[in-house]
Amino acid sequence: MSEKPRLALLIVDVQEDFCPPNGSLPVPDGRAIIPTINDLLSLPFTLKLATKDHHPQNHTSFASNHPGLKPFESFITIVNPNNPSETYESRLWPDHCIQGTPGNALIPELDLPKVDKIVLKGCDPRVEMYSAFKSPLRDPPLLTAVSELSSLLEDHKITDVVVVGLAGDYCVKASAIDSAEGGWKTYVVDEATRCVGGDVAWEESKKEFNERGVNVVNLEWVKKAS
Ligand code: VGL
Ligand code: ZN
Repeated sequence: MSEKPRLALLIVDVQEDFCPPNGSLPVPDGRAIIPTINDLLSLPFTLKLATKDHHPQNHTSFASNHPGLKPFESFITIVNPNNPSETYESRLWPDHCIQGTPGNALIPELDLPKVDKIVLKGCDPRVEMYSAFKSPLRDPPLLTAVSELSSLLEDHKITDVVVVGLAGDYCVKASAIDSAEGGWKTYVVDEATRCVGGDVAWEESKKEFNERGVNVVNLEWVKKAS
């Protein structure tokens, strides 16, 4: 017998630094998703979570910490501190979402009192962490770059995760793929995300979702499902 689904809403990184007009890494049209996210927040999800990219000033993803390298165009090799043979390539960014700065704040137009809990990510200065679950390091996983997200979803017996926020081609994508891989039925709401790379990047991301078991839906679909 199939149990009744228990849905979580995961609002990824809807922070000042990712939004025009004042963000340091503004996602084009980023603020446009807020009304849809507030509509979603009024639906009866079992659990409503928001994540924050929460970097220390010395975070390795900032080009400013790598003299001579430039944001957007430069990449670095990130090494697993617990296993130097495990590495991954990662893009460099302008300084963003630094702990204690205005750019780190969630957008105040969001209906934040409806959010049950805020999950912090990207706190370990040594590694990039797009996914709200964990850094890509596996062998062994770096525990300072594993969030409490999996435990929260497990504790609340969540079966389905609806992902929205910024940016569709980075943290939303990585979080949704990890969610599907973790065994949750996973949905991304088309009109509730925007990409650093604009519409072209969104089309590419949707192909990847299709391959990785993530469903792309719209707000009307979520209203019926919740
Ligand atoms: C993100 C780039 C750098 C995101 C975070 O939230 O998508 N993108 N850090
Ligand atoms: Zn970041």
